[in-house]
Amino acid sequence: MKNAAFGFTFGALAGIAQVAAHTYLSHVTLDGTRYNEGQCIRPYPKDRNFPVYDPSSKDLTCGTNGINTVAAQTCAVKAGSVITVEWHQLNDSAADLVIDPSHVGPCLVYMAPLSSGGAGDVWFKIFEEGYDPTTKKWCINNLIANHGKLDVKLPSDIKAGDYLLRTEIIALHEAFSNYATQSATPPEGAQYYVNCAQVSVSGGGDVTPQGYAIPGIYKTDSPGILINVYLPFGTYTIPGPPVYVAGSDARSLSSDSQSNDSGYNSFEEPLTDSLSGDGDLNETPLSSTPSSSSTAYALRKCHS
Ligand SMILES: [Cu+2]
Repeated sequence: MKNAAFGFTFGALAGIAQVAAHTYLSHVTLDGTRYNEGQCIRPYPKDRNFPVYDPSSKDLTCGTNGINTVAAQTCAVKAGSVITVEWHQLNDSAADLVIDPSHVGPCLVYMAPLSSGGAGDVWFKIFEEGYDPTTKKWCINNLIANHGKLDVKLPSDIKAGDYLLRTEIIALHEAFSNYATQSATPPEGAQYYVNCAQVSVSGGGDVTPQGYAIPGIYKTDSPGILINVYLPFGTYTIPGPPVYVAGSDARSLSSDSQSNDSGYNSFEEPLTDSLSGDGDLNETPLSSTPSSSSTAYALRKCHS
């Protein structure tokens, strides 16, 4: 018992020591060429690896003031290519954490025509990975195991042209609180780690997929946004619109993809729908703070 107690204390201290253990998009590899922040990734003016908390904020578009910065290049890539996006906490050294492992959650990638400036109903989702109940791994777990790298296939039939490529990690370690109604400092709620890159797509087809507004795609109480990951939650609902799949009807919301069934169309479903049918669980207030004696609570405190 004594060893167990010591182990817990050490873990708690380690968690507190890891302030600013967040993440940012550090590289993107397009058709074999690896680019860094500033080249075709729009630089953050400040707080580069800090999250956005408010899903109605303009910062949700490309990160804190990221929509107002410009990359030096709009980098070439072919439609249908598998690109690699790469996150890091501090830098791309072998020792880099990528992101604190407490930050479980999904990874998502969106695109919008560059000429839109990211404004309006212009964003379509091209990738999402949430939680795999078989492996019990979140996208973030897999990302850390893969040294921050994630492969994403661009749709093969989108119109050639310049696009914003928006990468996002949503960390859910404090997502048991609704950002809109909590008052903690720093705030609690889901954390959005967002960056944008500029890409010039060649080839492709003539499709302009159905677009959605960012901010606008998430609410503070959307399924997959307001969730206590420290309790059994059954199926995880990835937030946002459906993934655009090449060849599907670009103007239709309905598709065969599972993401459509669990994504955009379920915006208004009660959160309890995504939980298992256990009566006791559903009675537990989702905004309740876990006991300070729990390991989960110790792990989530990284923003002190
Ligand atoms: Cu963090």
